[in-house]
Amino acid sequence: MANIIDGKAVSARVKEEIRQEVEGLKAKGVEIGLAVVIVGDDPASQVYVKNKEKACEAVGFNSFKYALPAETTEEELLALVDKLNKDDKVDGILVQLPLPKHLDDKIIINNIRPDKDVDAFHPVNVGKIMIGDYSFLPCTPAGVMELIKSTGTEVAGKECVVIGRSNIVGKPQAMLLLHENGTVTITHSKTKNLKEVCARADILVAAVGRAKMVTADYIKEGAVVIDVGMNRDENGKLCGDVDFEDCKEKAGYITPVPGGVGPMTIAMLMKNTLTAGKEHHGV
Ligand code: BQF
Repeated sequence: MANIIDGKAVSARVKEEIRQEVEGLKAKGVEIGLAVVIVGDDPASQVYVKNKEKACEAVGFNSFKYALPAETTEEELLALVDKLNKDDKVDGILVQLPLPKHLDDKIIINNIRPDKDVDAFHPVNVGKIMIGDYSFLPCTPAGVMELIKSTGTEVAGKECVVIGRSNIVGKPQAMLLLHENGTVTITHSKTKNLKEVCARADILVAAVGRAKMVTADYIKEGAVVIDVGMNRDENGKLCGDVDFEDCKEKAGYITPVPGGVGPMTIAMLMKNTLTAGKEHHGV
């Protein structure tokens, strides 16, 4: 039986450290605020936004939620972003994705002030990640790195395979592993012999969005297996990209879904908001 990586526990430790720092800042009169914007009524997005608000409360941030109707126009959303860009009580701005189809997330993200872009999706922040000059860590990939670190596994020199090449997870994940001197392979739908490539990995990060796609034959004995997937299985139950039951004996370490990467994503968002707040208030 592999060691199960407890993302909830690791995220609780990160949030506790943040909470203590926030307490110290409050004593000096510094308050930190995160604005969370949600457009429309996608039920999954509503859960994610609630998780973010709860985390803000736990660490002692002010959170400002803006729930806009699905019919919101680009002009209206940009006007809100502009207002938040200028609001001194707002240190971080997060626009929950995906947006309704008539809105272009690229246009919206490009208009968030980079120093308030706590998701690190603005091209300026993406560029900094590429160079290795981080202001903000991309939340999910950064959470994955923390989980790998929590196992005591050294990334340097290891075969790291990332399944998926999205701008939100796969690509920045590969960069973070590379910065830690991993030997990194990014795989995707056109990859030949995917199973064999994955089975070489000492560290495997699955971020494809296909329920239970990664079975035991994709993994090397003793590998660290990190599951970024958030899917529904045939019974409507939340599950990852990794077939946990099939892989749990063979992996050295494995993350569950839920309770693995998800809570770390939220903790890293809090970390970025703290970074933004300190920068913003000159501390
Ligand atoms: C857990 C997300 C896909 C697309 C857009 C805790 C979250 C999820 C799971 C959460 C996610 C996924 C978020 C758990 C935020 C992670 O206990 O396992 C927290 O809230 N997430 C998001 O904001 O947008 C997404 C996944």
